[in-house]
Amino acid sequence: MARAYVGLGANLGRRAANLESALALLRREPGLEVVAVSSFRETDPVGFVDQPPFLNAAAAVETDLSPRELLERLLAVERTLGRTREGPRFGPRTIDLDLLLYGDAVVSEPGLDVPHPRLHERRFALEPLAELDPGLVVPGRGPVSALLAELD
Ligand code: PH2
Ligand code: MG
Ligand code: MG
Repeated sequence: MARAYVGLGANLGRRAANLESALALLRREPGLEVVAVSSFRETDPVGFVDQPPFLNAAAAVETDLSPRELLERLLAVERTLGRTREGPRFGPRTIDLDLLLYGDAVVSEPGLDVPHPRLHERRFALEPLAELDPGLVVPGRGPVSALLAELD
């Protein structure tokens, strides 16, 4: 069993409902258990700034799935909720599920980077993680608390 962390984001449609729907679908997935969910927080868009504010959260999951299998499940849930991939990179989306951390694993393969390659610089992803586990460490980067302090 591994503990993984999933980042959730939405800035189109009924944002909270979209996050709740994604969590409901994740809870129905075999091979993983959602063990904790952070609060939902509104955040200013990062990367592509001319878009509506996001609602962001994170979920802790216990899983037997490999990082690749877990990523595939996340992408399948996005598709079930109608996520399309047109529009600009970092642009608006109804739902985004990102594999942020998978235990202390460091994976760099085509289409799969864990920890998430931009996690350490994204307050909207780090803050929900710190809420779920204040002692969490991003492999290769350091404690979430220290990464957040560097962003101040
Ligand atoms: N996701 C992005 C790009 N920018 N900004 C915020 N605040 N929250 C996000 O989830 C987000 C973003 C690409 O996935
Ligand atoms: Mg994302
Ligand atoms: Mg994504």
